[in-house]
Amino acid sequence: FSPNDVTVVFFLGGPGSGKGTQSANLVQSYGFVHLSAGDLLREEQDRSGSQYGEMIKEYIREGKIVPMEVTVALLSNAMASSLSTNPPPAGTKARFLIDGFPRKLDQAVFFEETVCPSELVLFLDCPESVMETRLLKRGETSGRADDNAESIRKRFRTFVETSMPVVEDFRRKDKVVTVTADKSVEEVYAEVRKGIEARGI
Ligand code: UP5
Ligand code: MG
Repeated sequence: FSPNDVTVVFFLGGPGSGKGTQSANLVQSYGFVHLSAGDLLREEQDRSGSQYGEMIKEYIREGKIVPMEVTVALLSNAMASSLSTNPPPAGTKARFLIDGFPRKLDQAVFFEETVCPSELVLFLDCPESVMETRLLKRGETSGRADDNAESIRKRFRTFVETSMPVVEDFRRKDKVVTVTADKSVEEVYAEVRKGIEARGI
């Protein structure tokens, strides 16, 4: 597909900041197609016959970032398949909300050069203590291999050391809308809406 056919919004924020939760709202009201890089990786991990299954499992448990070739291929395949099964009305662009990606500077550059430049970056800003409480609670029932105290600590470290520089880089390009995420789901969503509408998305 051509970059001219799509609008891409990156949705970033620390582990447990609420990206998945807020994405559901955005799909409802703004007709985004939601693609979570983490969900795509977990699906690939569980797909029988995947040559990457074991590698992905190890990276996720350790809170490390899976080599970008794998993630970018999953994302761009998911975009292409969405465009073919659900093409946007003539004269309009398909809108993709890409959740949890890019998490490393080289991924951002590679995706924007080979797939499509982003229009906007939504960033959920949340204190670690709040994210930790949410993730430990979710871990009681989520079955996610990385919702335990040790993996959460590693995910936080990767986020601060590797993923925040991506946010800072987009900020320098004036692409970032920051929303404070330490509030109720409804309050955060109201701020998210304001932010994207101010940018005309
Ligand atoms: N919750 C949400 N909002 C709330 C609010 N306002 N008030 C109270 N509670 C709130 O929310 C987390 C929990 O908090 C839920 O229980 C929710 O009800 C509650 P959620 O919306 O799931 O937050 P989210 O930001 O989506 O958290 P998630 O755990 O999914 O974030 P991560 O970024 O850690 O996970 P992801 O799936 O994106 O990535 C997992 C791993 O995959 C990474 O660590 C990495 O190893 C790998 N990965 C890559 O290698 N490359 C990639 O590009 C992407 C992922
Ligand atoms: Mg998520």
